[in-house]
Amino acid sequence: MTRIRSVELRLIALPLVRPFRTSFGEDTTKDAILLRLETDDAEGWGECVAGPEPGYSEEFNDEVWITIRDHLARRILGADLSSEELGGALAGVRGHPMAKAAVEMALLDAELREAGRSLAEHLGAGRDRVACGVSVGITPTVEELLEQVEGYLSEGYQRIKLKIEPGTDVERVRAVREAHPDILLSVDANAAYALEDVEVFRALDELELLMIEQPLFYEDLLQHAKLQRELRTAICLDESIRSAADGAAAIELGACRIVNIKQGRVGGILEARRVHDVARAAGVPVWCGGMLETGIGRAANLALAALPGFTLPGDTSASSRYFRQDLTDPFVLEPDGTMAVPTGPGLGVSPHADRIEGATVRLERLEKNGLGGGIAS
Ligand code: NPQ
Ligand code: MG
Repeated sequence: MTRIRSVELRLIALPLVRPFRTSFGEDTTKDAILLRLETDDAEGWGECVAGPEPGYSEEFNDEVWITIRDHLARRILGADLSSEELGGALAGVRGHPMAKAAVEMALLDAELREAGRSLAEHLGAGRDRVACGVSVGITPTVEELLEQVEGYLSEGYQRIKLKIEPGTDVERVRAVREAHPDILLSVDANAAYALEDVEVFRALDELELLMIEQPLFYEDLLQHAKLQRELRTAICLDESIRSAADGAAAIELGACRIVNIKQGRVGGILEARRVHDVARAAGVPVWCGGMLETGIGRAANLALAALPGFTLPGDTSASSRYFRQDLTDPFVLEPDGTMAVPTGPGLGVSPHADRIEGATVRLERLEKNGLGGGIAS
C-alpha cells in the first residue's frame, strides 16, 4: 500500500528566448503550475499546460490552482490510488482537463520511479527517438519570419509550422513556401477564422501544406467537416479534440484528417494514449503538440510521441527553442531533427532544485489534515 501523502503546488515564471505570438495573444515568459506529489515510497513531478490567460482554452493558472487545491487534491490525499484509478477518483469534478492531467503526470512519475520503469516503456511506446518540428510565432515582419524559419531549418527541424491570423496569413505562408519549396510546412490558426473565410483557405490550399491546424471555432466540428470537404489539404484539429470521444466524432464526421494530441488538453497521458488508439484504428495520423513546456512536460511529450501512431513530426522542440535555461537538463535536437526519448524511471528527468527555487513565484503545500499552508516568495 502506498498512500499519497502530499501535493506541492508551485507557480513558476521562466523567460522565453523570444516572444511567442499567436492569434490569441503574446507571451514573453512561460508561467506554469508545477506539482510535486509525494507518496510513501517516491516523489513525482507534474506540469500543467495552462497559461496565465484563458486564451488557448478555458483553463488558466489562477483557476487551476484553486481546482487542484480545493477539488482535486482532497479526493486523492491519504488515498492509496494508482494512476489507472485516478480518473475514477476525480470523475466527480467535471472538466478541468489540464488541472487533472498535471496531477496524473505527477502520480505516474512517482509510481514509475518507484517501479524503476520509464514512462515510454509503461505506455508501450517502443521508439527511442522521435521526429521533431517547430512552431513559429507571428512575427512583426515577413523578413523576421524568413530569418527564423531559416534558423530552425539549419538546426535540423523536420517540419515548420507557422502561426497565422486573419490578415497575416496567405502572403506570409507563400513567402516561406517560395523560399523553401520542399520542406514540410503547416499552419496553425488557433481557431481564429470562420467558414466565411473560405477564400483564405482556398489560397492556402495551393501551397502544398502538410496540414491546416484548427482553422475554425473550437466547438464546431460540423463546420470543420464542411471546410475539409472544400480542401485538398488535410485539416488537423487541436483545440477541438478534448477526449478520445471527441477524436472519434471528429474522424467519423470528416472534420479532420490529422489529429494533434496534447496530454494536457485531453486530461492526461492515459487519455492521450486513448486518442492515439482511436486515430490509429481509423488510419488517421497523429502528432504530439506542444505547450511551451519546461523539461518536465517536455519529457512526458517525448514518451507519448514514441507511440507507433505518432507518424508526423511533433511540436516536441528542443529546450533551447523556448528557454535559455530549462528547469531540467536540456532536451537537445540532434542534427537529423530527432530527439531522444527519456529512458530513466518515470518521466526520466529531475528539475534542478536551485532553478526551481529561482523560478518560483508562489508555493503551497497540501496534506490530508490540511496542515501545510502557503509560503509566498
Ligand atoms: C498550439 N502551441 O499548437 C500551441 C499554442 C500555444 C507550440 O504552437 C503559453 C502556453 C503560450 C501555451 C502559446 C504551439 C502558448 C501556449 C501558444 C500554447 O496551438
Ligand atoms: Mg495548435
